[in-house]
Amino acid sequence: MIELYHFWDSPCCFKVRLVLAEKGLGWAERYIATHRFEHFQAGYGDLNRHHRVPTLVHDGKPVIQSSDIALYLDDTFPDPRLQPDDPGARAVMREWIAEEGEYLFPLVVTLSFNLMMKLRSEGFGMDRLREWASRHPDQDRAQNYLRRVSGPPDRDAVDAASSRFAWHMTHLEETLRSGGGPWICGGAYSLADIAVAPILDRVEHLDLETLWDDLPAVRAWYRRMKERPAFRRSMPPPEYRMWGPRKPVPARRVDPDTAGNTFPAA
Ligand SMILES: N[C@@H](CCC(=O)N[C@@H](CS)C(=O)NCC(=O)O)C(=O)O
Repeated sequence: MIELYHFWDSPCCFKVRLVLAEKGLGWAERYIATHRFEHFQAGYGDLNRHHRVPTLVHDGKPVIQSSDIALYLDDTFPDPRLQPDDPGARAVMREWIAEEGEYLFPLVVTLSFNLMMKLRSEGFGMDRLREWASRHPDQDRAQNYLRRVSGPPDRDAVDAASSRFAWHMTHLEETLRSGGGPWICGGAYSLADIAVAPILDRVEHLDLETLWDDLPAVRAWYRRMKERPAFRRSMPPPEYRMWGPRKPVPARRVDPDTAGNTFPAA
């Protein structure tokens, strides 16, 4: 049995859902509403000592770290194979999996805190966020979170992260061109595509897709990704998308008890 502890609007969780969908694997949903700090509920730390999502539990055994989960799934359920056979192509795959984890994801966290998570203070209200945070067993992380969701967006940080993100996209363009496409590893659709595309999905919902406007190979690749049925099945459903530039906070304060785990639209 496959269980997935996940948050819908999380690029790391999207990556794992996409691997599962490409392989046609069923999974039991264990939804963790991270905005309500459910990743700190009793017992979850036994599965994931970092109290982060995603966590995959396969036949009772937890696997953590989204890219490691992706590799684990590909090794365990090799049909269809999502790693190329050619050693050069495998090196490119590993390079882009690392690029996502070490560079793209941290940039997206900065952008998301400024342009999305801060809207929670409007939608749910700071009092409710403080109340959730007070139950957080790791008060360093809770206070750091409250600091980051308070106050106006840090425009300098957004600009700096955007221009660094654009720099990484120029290298993705080069990789797609030099490998001949249509995928990051050339002809082989792989875990590299699966690692990077959910990041572009987030950046698109931050209304920053202009960051690859001048990069035709990246644009065409991302369009191809979005056409994949597995991608469409794995992406965050609209109601679970966090508030952001493309999904304004409702005019009336949201009651988190009735809103449940979703981010209702206006
Ligand atoms: N390297 C980890 C990163 C996991 C991670 O940071 N997950 C985010 C969601 S994308 C999370 O759990 N955030 C909640 C928190 O940090 O409190 C992975 O790839 O799985």
